Amino acid sequence: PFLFRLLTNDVFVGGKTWTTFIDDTPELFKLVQSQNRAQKLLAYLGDMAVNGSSIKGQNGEPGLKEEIVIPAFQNREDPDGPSLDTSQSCEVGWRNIIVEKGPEAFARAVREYPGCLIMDTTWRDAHQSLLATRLRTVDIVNIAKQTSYALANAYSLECWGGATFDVAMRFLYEDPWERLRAIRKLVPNIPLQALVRGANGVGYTSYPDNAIYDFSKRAVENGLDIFRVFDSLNYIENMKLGIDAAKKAGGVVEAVVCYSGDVASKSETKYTLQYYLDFVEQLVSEGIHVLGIKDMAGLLKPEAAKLLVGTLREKYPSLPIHVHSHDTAGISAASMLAAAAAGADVVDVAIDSMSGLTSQPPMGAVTMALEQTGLGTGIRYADIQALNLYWTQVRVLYQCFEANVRASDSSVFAHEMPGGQYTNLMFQAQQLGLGTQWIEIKKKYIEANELCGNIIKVTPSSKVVGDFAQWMTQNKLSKAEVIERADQLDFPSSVVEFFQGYLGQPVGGFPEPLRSKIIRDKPRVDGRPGATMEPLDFKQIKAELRAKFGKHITNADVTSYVMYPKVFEEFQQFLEKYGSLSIVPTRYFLGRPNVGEEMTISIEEGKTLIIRLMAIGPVVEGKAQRDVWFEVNGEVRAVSIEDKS
Ligand code: 3PY
Ligand code: ZN
Repeated sequence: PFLFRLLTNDVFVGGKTWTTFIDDTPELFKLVQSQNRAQKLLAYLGDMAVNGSSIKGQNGEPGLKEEIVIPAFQNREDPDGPSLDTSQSCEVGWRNIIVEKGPEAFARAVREYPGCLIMDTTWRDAHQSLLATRLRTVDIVNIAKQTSYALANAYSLECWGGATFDVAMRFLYEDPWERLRAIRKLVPNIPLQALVRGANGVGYTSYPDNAIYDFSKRAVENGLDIFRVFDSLNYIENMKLGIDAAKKAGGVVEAVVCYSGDVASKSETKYTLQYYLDFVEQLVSEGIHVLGIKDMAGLLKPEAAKLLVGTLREKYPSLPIHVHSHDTAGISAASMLAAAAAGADVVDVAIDSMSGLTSQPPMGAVTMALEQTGLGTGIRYADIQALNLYWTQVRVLYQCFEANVRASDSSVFAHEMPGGQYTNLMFQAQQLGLGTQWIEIKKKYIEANELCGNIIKVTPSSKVVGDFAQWMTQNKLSKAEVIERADQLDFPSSVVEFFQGYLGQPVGGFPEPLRSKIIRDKPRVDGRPGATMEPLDFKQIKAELRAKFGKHITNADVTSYVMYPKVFEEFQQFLEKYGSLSIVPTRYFLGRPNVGEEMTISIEEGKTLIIRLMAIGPVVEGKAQRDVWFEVNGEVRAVSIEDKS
């Protein structure tokens, strides 16, 4: 009937151009679009039915087959009364100060707050550290309005940047910009925060300067408030660029010193208190709004937190200090309490069921403990419990991405692997099936770091050390052997590039003669890598992308392409085939449907499809193909699917 309507439509038959046709009959065009979307969705579901999930890193099925229950939130006025009405988002929160008075006023207000604020990392670092960054937009969006109430007094929600940008496109086939916009719409009151790798943007390498300015500008346009800017080597020249880009974009600049070693240890010779004070002084002279202390591996013990935060507090009485850690060793809640007592304004936590181990310390424990010390966070116990009910279910849903880190590990004080990398490398070691592999990798990671000159280790420099360690393990090389045979060995490319200077300059410089032996006659960069790169022509890139993929390509898409050209192209090909699936429920996106199963899926606002998988046909004669039959809102439809088995 649809095709019939299309053919007998007056305008079409009248021979007008296609564009006039669209303009004159918007309803019909919308219908075409949504029929297309439905057909593309069936292609995806059909493929799932025949071949199962092909999402990389997935191990088994999602753990929850039923719909996630949205908990009720306590009534503000009357705790025993009807539950909180969350049909509209909350409008009270710290973001209003940013919007009305700007970043400086926001920083002052944060500093004046009598308690200690929290940043919730659940939507970024927590799942990056525990679930291979695989959390999907739909599972954030479904709890976003409720969160706008529960965490109304939070300093920020970390929801973007870090590995999320890459993984969204590469493995989840989602647009990271769409995610940011969706969250912004539903959470107008709480500042949204991203982790950005300074001159590396959200990528793993250096980019021309204008790529970083462009990225920062687009981020603010799409709803971002706070940039946590770091450099993976604490290289000040890279930091200056990231800080300037965030500032010019109009964002709150939270510049970060990455924490390494042990500031409170008598045997620390490199990352000493003096080292941190000097580096922070350089950051402060760049005119930052907030100082971040980023303990990406979870090395900051309570006494060290007290010393570092206390000293900085005294030196910079009006500078807000925000502390970030990971719980790999099991000490981070204590460290956050010590940091708060020493004068930190904000500490990072994750909702209980997404906390601990390689993630952040638990929101419930930290906020309740802070409450008792007189440094209240303004977050209610009952709200944390309700939020946690939701995330407990989500955690089960995503069990197919669990890395199976089961216990604390204080060996992190020696190997210093960042939280996200720890889970990754451990998972890979487990996949190889050798019980000793993981112990070996940790040992080699320590040696690889020493070979690099005991560097700051966080993406992308941590990847260099990780690649180096895996390569040493595979090739059964000791540190001494690497030094001895450095001029003949075939090093991993990330290691060679690090020694060439493509990430920037490490603290204390490169070890010689190892550097020269590794890079041989390859070029070396001795300043800021981006400074010598040709600026990009965004207009031209956009035109090329439009020619290739169509008119829908936006400026934000250009930015995605600049950071990840190949990943972006593959993502566009996925969209052409299956459409945008970011709001398809996760149990259908990752799980194989059963014959007879009925799925309720909304493909756009106000458009819900009831889809039932009716049958999977036999392999078609002579072809590796099957017909899959669905019932969609009562109508029978078939899709032809390649059988990959
Ligand atoms: C990232 O850059 O992805 C990080 O999480 C660093 O801690
Ligand atoms: Zn982190």
